[in-house]
Amino acid sequence: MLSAYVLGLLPSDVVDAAAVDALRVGAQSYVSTYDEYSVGSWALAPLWSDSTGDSTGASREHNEAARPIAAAAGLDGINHLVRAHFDTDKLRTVRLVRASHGALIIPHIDYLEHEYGFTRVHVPLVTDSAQARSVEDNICFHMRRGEVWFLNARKIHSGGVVGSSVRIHLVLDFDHAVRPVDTVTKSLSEAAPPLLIDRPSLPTDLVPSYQALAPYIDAAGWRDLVHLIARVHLRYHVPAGALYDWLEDMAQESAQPDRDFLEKDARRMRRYFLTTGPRATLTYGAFWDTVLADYANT
Ligand code: YCP
Ligand code: CO
Repeated sequence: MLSAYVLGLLPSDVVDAAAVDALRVGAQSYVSTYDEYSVGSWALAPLWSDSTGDSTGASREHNEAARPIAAAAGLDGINHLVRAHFDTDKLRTVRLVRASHGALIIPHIDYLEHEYGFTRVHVPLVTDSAQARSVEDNICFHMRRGEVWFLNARKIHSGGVVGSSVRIHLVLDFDHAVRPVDTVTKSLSEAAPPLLIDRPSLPTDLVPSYQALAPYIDAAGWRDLVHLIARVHLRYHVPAGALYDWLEDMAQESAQPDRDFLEKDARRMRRYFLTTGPRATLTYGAFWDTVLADYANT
């Protein structure tokens, strides 16, 4: 059962105006804060934050009503959509997330670094029902333009595009105590039943053929392999979390001298994205630096 669900549909004129804005947001507004999660061209642009004006887009718990930061000045369509339909007192951040060129966010669980987390709502502004998809555990679905979705970010999830389309979602984080239905302040029109996507079954030779590369994968090529394998669940009927099993298997089959590094990195990724989270786990870059420092000391 999908635990994400649709709260309703926004008026199309409101969505149209916000979509025009979303396409106007330039590269300078997108930040690298969550590059650790990107597989290809996936990025987020912070638009509303607390009174510190924090423009990093980093997810942070606070108790203030969110307000537009400089990057949101002039985005009247987006700002109106938010103000006219959502409870801005309980709103903590507004961000755009964009995926293009076959990019996705790596399977992960959110709020691991937080005490409470958030009630998270997505509104797709620019999307394509044939190419834009989200996965929660082993369920693949499409969030239609203008639908207001509650996302259960405590499940293993991912999202992106499988082709050349651009997908831009408005993501609103509310205080964790707010029920999803209470994030909206105006009644929405009824949405169609959720659009589930039936992915074809995994070709039996796909993962083994990647696995066959393993003996030749050293630390330098590992990242590319991770990104290749991270895309598999978006196309084929396998759970988003299977990625971390495959990575552990492949790391074990790598040839020396980097096998130990890869095995540790596969375990690090599972911890970073699924269990102990970013606050307690090194990033890929920091992990790499630590290992190199260890080599230097031996
Ligand atoms: C968050 N989690 O919870 C981030 C957004 C991906 C990981 C990007 O805000
Ligand atoms: Co997430």
